Amino acid sequence: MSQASLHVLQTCPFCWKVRGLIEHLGLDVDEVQVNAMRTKKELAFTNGWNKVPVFTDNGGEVVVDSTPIMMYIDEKYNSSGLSKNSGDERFDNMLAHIDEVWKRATIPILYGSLGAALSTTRKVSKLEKFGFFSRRLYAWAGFPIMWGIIAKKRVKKDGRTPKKLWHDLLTEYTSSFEGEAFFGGTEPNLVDFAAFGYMRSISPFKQFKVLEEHKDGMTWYNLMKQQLK
Ligand SMILES: N[C@@H](CCC(=O)N[C@@H](CS)C(=O)NCC(=O)O)C(=O)O
Repeated sequence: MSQASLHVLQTCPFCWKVRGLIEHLGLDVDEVQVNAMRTKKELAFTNGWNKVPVFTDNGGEVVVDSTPIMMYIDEKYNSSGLSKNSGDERFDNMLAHIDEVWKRATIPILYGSLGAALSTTRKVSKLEKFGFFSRRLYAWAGFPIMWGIIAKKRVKKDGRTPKKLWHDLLTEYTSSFEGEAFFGGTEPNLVDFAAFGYMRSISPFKQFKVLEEHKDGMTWYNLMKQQLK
């Protein structure tokens, strides 16, 4: 048996999904921070996947892709307690929806305006592991790419402001609780942890205050925070 590990980039939303689950279950997992400019090299053991998160369990089994990793961890260390409803239409559809739509909402809020893009890029350059020169290069060259090319295209395609987009997502999500505190009912399930991960990945950045203006969303978010050990 060896020590279980999770290879991450500090600001990657997919890594936050898995992190929340690990914290909730109180598992002993080493976090390995990958150098953002050397993912290919440092993740060579993934046979071409080359993306974070990557989970290696205590038997040396390597699992990739955040949602399959969450399912794997829940099954192996938690008797599938958070995914009992996997296979039900309501569970599967919401999980697929979160993975498709919430994922696309992170870039517009973080990089959708010039000011946001500048502060996000600076913060990312501080939080991630880079080499001496690539950190400086990223802080200055990253933002015109993220803001000017990627985020602009996404905001235009969606048609809503990043704030409206997030508030719509949170309203839609919390309205699906059928009067309970979580999507999972009185207790959260794996779908809640997936959604929580995407939202929590915004929390180190100052734009999080835009999400804090959504009352029901924050009620759920704060209850989710209490689920962590
Ligand atoms: N579907 C994957 C997406 C993972 C992903 O795109 N991770 C990004 C970081 S946020 C990455 O590792 N990018 C490095 C690369 O593509 O070289 C998941 O859910 O885990």
